[in-house]
Amino acid sequence: MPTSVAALAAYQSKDFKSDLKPIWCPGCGDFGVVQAIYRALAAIGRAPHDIAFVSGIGCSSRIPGYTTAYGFNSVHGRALPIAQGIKLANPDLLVLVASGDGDGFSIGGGHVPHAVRRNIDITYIVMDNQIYGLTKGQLSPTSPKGLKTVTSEYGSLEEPVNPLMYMLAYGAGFVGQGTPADMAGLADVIEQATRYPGFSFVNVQSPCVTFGEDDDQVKDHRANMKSLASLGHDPTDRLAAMGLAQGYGTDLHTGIFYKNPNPPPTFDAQMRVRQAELAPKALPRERILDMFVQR
Ligand SMILES: Cc1ncc(C[n+]2csc(CCOP(=O)(O)OP(=O)(O)O)c2C)c(N)n1
Ligand code: SF4
Repeated sequence: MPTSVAALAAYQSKDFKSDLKPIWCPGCGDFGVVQAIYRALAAIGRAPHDIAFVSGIGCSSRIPGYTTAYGFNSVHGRALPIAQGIKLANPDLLVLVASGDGDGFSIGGGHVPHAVRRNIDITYIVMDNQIYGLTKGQLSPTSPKGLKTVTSEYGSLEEPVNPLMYMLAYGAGFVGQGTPADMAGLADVIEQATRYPGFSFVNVQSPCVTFGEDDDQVKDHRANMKSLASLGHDPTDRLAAMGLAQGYGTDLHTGIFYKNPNPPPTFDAQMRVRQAELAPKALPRERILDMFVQR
C-alpha cells in the first residue's frame, strides 16, 4: 500500500524518538538503524501506542527503548516467542522485533524456523554486525571464517550462518537487507517489511565499530553496496533470490530479495476465524473459572 499523504501528515520521525539518549559507541551502525526505523514508522502512519517493539539482549536490543512505541527489552534469544505471544494476544498491534545476530541466530536460533513457518504477522529486524557487541567481541554465528576475536584468537574455523538463505529456505514471505550507509534504502525496506502481511525479515548490516572486522565498515558499505533493483532482480522470484543470497559475506546486496506475491493467510488471521467459528460453542465464563479453582 503506498504511503498516504494523510499518514505522512499524521506522524513524523521525531514522534517515534524517545527521550532516552542512546549509549552506543560513537559511530555504531545502530544509530543509523534506529533513524531508519523512525522514518519507516512515520511513513506507516500508525500511532506509537499502536506499536509493540520487542527485543532480546544485546547492543542492538536497546532499540525499542529509543522509540516511543511500547517496548520490551526481554531475555537473550527469546524476543521472537514473546513478540508472537503479543501479536496473538492483541492482533491489532503492529509488532516489530529488534535483535542481534547472536541473539537471533545463536541462542535464539531454535525459534527462527518456527516463527517463520507459523507466519504470525511480525517484522524481524536483525542488526547483523557479525560479532557479540554487548559482551565485548566474542565470535558470533555470522562472524566470517578466519575472524580473530577474543574467543577465536587464531581466527575462526567455522563457516558463518547465512541469514538470508536461512530465512528463504524456511519459507519467509519477505526477506530484505539494508545498511545504515543507505538510510533511505534501509527505511524503505523496513517500511515494506512492516507492511507485508505475514512474517517478514530484514537483515541489517550494522557495523560494530568497536569489536567488528574494521572500523571503516560504513565507508566500505557505501563503496560496495549494490541495490537489487539496479541488478534488475525480480523480488517475486524466490529461486533468483536464493541465488543472490548466496553472495552473503562477499556481496552487499540491498533491497528486497523476496516478497511473496500471494501472501498466505497469517496464523493470527486464521486464529481469528477459528475463534469466531468456535465462539457460540465457547464455555461459559463460570465454567472456565471453575476449571482453574483448586480442588
Ligand atoms: C541467557 C543469556 N546468555 C548469555 C547472555 C550474555 N549476552 C548478552 S548479549 C550477548 C550477545 C550479544 O550479541 P548480539 O546478539 O549479536 O548483539 P549485539 O550486542 O552485537 O548487538 C550475550 C552472549 C545473556 N544476557 N543471557
Ligand atoms: S560494542 Fe559495537 S555494537 Fe555495541 S554499541 Fe559499541 S559499536 Fe555498537
